[in-house]
Parts: sequence; structure tokens; C-alpha cells
Amino acid sequence: MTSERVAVESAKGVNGLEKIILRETRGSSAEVYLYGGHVTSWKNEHGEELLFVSSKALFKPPKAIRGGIPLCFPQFSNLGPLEQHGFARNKFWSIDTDPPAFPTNSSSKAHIDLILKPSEEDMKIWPHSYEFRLRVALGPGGDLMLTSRIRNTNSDGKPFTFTFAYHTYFSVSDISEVRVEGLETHDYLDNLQNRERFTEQGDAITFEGEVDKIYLSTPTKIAIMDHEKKRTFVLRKDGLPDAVVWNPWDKKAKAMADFGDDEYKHVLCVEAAAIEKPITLKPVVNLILRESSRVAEDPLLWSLYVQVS
Ligand code: TA6
Repeated sequence: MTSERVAVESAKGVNGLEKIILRETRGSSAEVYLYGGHVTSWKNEHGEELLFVSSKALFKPPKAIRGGIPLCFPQFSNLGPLEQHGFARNKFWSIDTDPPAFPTNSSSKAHIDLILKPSEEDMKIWPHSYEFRLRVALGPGGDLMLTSRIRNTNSDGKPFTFTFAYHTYFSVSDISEVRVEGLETHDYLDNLQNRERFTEQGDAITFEGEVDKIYLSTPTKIAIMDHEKKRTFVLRKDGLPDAVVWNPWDKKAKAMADFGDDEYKHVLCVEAAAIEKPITLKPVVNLILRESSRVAEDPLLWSLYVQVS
């Protein structure tokens, strides 16, 4: 098969970092770097890029790639003792050659399973043993699906608690012509006002300046409408009650070395997240004991489905 028709291909990306290219039969594609388990590209069947990656993104560990879909785990933002947004996006992931059966088998072959487990070194930072399995898949219609399955493998029986987000950077034509529907009337914590709690007004959200809000207990579906391109992203999330909306605007854009001064005009982050109510996972009882007792805790399953209409 010539390369453009291979459903899953390993390649060298920026700075020689390994990436996986996914291709759907009708022409859509996606790319995910093993560094960070980081999706950096999602193109529709016309080859149009739907995610934003900064022209100044470094692709240089340990700095996270600026754009795409960084994974925020086990901590969102600075809501805890770990580095900003946790460490999953700064680690090298591996290809999961023997993933547990997937509850919903996608018909598309264009998918990859990655896995992240802590090293001894990592355990000094966050003293828990876990298996974080990420499946990145393209649906037959070109929608992008990310599913995270996180398992607590602590042998000491200790549960662990974490917060999480898919920190998705959507590419938009002009932020001043973008509307977000589905979050109106919901409460949010405003990161620009000491995370004070407010209630969103009745209309769709539009953008005239910096926004950094954590919307709470939000609907499964959120629509991001790009007026100029007549394009609507429909973000669908399962198991992720919250949603972060962020645009740095001009001042913050200038302050970020890995972000172009004017790039804020062409990006909007809408992030499926679990923040207000951190998730606590009990350990899976080990295999021997497990056979004689009920399964302690099935791995969590979260999916982010993003389709474009
Ligand atoms: O999700 C929004 C946010 O928490 C903002 O406050 C801003 O810090 C953004 O994430 C980017 O964070 P990063 O660590 O990737 O620069």
C-alpha cells in the first residue's frame, strides 16, 4: 500500500520526535506524538487543519507542545503541588501493544493505543502506580475521538485522586467571530478574578478579550461555531463534567515565548475536564486476589468526540 493509504504509520516528526499518523479511508487524518501522548494535528477530508499548534511551539522536552490536545493529568492547572497541568504531557508514552478489550470497537482501523506508566523517578514526584491508556481514533466520518482509561495499580491498596483535562486548542478563522453554545446559564470559576464563582448570562459566549473560565457541571455537548468558515465543532464528552474556555488575547500572547503575538486571533481552547470534583480511583485488586473477588474498580473511561459539521 502506498503511504497515503496506510491507516496507522509511525514517522519522525519535529526535532526527530516519534509520531503516529492516522489516516481514515475518506481522507481525514490525525497525528499524535509519543511525547506527551500529544495529538498535534487533525485534518478533515479536504486536508484542512482543525487544531491549532503555535508556529513557535518548541517540540523540545520537557516543555509541553503549545497547541493540539495536551493531556492535563494528574493535575489541572496549579490546583495542587505538581507542575502546571501535571506531568502526562511532558512524558514519553509507549505504544500499547496489548490493550484491554475496548467497550466500543470502532469500525475504523485508524486508531492507536498509547500507554503511560510511572518510572521509579516519577513515583518520587507522585507516589502512585497507575496505567494511563489513551486511544486516539478517527471515526468513519472523520471525527476525532480520544478515550482515556486510567487504572490505579497501587499494590498498597491506596486510592489516588486527580483532576484531568483534554486541553484542546481549536483552530478558528477569527476569534472575534466565534460563538460557543451550550455553556450559557452555567456557573463558572473565573481564573481572571481569583477563581470566583459566577453564572454565565443567557446568550452564547462571544470573545472580545482574554477569557479563562472553568465552567462547572456542563452538558455532554458543546458547540464552537466559526462564523467565517461556516464550521461548527461539536465537542462531546463522557465522564468529564467541566469545561474550560481559554483565549489568552494579546497581552498574554506576547508574554508566552512559544506563542505568536497575533496567534490568539486564530485559536480557542475548549477543554473537556474534571476539575471541580476531583476523581478518586480505588486500586484494582491484584490478579490472584482479583480472581477470587469482584473486580475492585473498572478502569475509568472518558471520551472526547469532536466532529465538524
Ligand atoms: O486551560 C487554561 C489554562 O489553565 C490557562 O490558565 C493557561 O495557563 C493555559 O491553561 C495554558 O497553560 P500552559 O501551562 O500550557 O501554558
